[in-house]
Amino acid sequence: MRQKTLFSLVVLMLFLLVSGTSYAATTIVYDGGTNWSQGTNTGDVGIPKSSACGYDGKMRWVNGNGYSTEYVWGRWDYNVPFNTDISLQYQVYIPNCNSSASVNYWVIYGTQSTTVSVDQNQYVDAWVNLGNYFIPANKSYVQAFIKLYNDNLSNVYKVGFDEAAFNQD
Ligand SMILES: [Ca+2]
Repeated sequence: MRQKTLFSLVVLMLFLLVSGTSYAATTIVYDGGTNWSQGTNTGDVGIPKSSACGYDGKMRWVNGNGYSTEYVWGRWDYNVPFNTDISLQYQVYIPNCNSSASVNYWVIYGTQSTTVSVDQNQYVDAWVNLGNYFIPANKSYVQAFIKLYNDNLSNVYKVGFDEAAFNQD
């Protein structure tokens, strides 16, 4: 009986170790808030706001534009420390409306970049992981941000811009 209890305790501790991935710090960047920016080269107003859904009750969205050269974009930035190595998990929040396009997030980490494809239509009120990235200290030019465009996407689909999160190990 005692052995069984001990065994159960060990199993429980192992479970907590494996499942309890916790981060030292989480920074959420809100659409429209600090470290958010948006722009356009089409001369229009950019990205309209919606209060119908969103992590904080609001979000932004535009239709895909169907072209490769005319676009609007939204960007979420993280303030990178200069003299410390950091490992960051990048996430975006996909709300339950106004997000139906299969998009490519442009992910910048340090001096490198990659793109991560996400079909926003597959997610409802969910944080979607864009990956874990290492940013070395003491580099002269480092940045961390996520950028999303509406170019080359069918205009029957909506490109949703809500919150992004940067989770530091
Ligand atoms: Ca929001």
